[in-house]
Amino acid sequence: TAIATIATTPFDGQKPGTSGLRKKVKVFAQPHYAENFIQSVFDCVERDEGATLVIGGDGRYLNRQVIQTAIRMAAANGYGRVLVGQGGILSTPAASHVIRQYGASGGLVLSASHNPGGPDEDFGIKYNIANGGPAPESVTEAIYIRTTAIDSYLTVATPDVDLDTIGETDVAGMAVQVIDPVADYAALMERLFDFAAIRAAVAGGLTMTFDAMHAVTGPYAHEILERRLGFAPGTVKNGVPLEDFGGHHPDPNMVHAADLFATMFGDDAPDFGAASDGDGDRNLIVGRGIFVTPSDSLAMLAANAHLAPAYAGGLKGIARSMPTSAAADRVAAALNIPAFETPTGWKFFGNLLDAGMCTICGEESAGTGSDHVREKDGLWAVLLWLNILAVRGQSVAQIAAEHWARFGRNYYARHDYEALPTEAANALMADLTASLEALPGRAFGPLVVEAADSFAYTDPVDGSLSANQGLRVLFEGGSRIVFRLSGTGTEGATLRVYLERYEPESGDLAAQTSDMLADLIAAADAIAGITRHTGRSQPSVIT
Ligand code: VG1
Ligand code: CO
Repeated sequence: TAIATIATTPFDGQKPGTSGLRKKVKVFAQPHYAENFIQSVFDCVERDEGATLVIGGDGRYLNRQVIQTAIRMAAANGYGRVLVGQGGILSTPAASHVIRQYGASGGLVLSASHNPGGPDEDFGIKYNIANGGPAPESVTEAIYIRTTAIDSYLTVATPDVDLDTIGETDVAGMAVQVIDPVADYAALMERLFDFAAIRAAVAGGLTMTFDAMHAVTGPYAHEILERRLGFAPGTVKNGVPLEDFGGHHPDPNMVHAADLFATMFGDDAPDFGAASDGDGDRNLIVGRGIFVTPSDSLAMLAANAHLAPAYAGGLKGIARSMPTSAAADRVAAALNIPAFETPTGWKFFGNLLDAGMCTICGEESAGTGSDHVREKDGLWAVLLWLNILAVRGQSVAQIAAEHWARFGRNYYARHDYEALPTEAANALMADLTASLEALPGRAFGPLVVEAADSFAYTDPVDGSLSANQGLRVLFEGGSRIVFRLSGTGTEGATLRVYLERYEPESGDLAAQTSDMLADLIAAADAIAGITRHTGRSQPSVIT
């Protein structure tokens, strides 16, 4: 088959954000739009002639179409083999594992993660490198620069590949293998965790509910939770991936997983509740009558990880993103292992994991993972929780109470102001940046500012510097407010305000989070002029 060179012109704004390129479907569906980006990826990334490329996505609208496009372009660009999940499905952590397991040079993950899907909603493409992790900033920047100058892309005129049948086909001399998206990942989970102990706990009455939110984790959760661990059929809710996620946001939080919260705070709540997002890398953890914040979950998982076979030898270190609460740092100190603070986005953990400097990582945005892959991993977190529950034989509430009694409690919430006019959000951040220097020593209610800065990170492995990663206002006594603009939205700007207050072991460990954060919420508005700049008196979402 002849390779065709198709002339094209650049599109503005093909700049990957926190996690790949995300745009409205209407933007992605323009002729050449996806092609330009994919060719720019192929032009920039490290790969040998004949290399293997992994392709899969979260099943959202455009998934199959862009997979066919990417397969043809991979064949024209000299790849030797493509591994693609059956039905076009691969969760983000499963894609990371497949890249590593089969020695691929990288992978295309087609997802806009927790963003809604469907013809009027969002699509996305991210590229992961040979370690299985998101491309680092140096690579995404090179891809972006390439998109601004691209004038042609390569493809072949071949028929669509049958994505629904497992097996191998030839596309212009390149092998395309349609693989079971679940099998390798499920086998990895069985190696990490004590499935026998969890099965015994289930047989002994442990119950759970899992909301797959009509997104990618459905097939994984049915196989692992119901078939392999023995949870009752029906444990997995909304387990069939839909192109529009049933019209919902596949974002596991109190707003979008409201049904799960109602179940877990209701009369007949099971022992454990969980949910994942569009592409399966996030996790929401709810015990009977208790929500575990992702920051606390990271700390509790780290403190108990030795109870699971894969981590029985101890952890090398713990890494968290800067806006994530410091709860995990206290665990690291107790374990006498290093704690790392990185910018937002999983790509910043890759070097630390590759260098063996940390074992467990997490973000306040419901992302937790370990060195088993190079992405955050929703079901991994659920299974580690189940392993811990099975071994300790206690409830989530008991485990949380004992954790706080030992380490103190970091009360935490994130307030998101979504779809703001971009100019208003930028003005707020610019004014706040200019005022940082004068903040130390000033009082806001009972809170006195100790320090304020714009967070910059120097990667300890490769020395690369990432500046402007969020504005921090630190108060005396360990409370903190962080302000950032989201890098994953597709409509205007989203302001994220992260609020954290530390109560020591001797303090009030069983209060309502909103009460404990009231002074910080007032201070956030006084410091940043949120209402003045945005006209909003309330956040759109609290997580
Ligand atoms: C958000 C989260 C961040 C996460 C990113 C990708 O980014 O805050 O912690 O890594 O989404 O998650 P931002 O820039 O919008 O704050 V996923 O599950 O959407 O790939
Ligand atoms: Co995600």
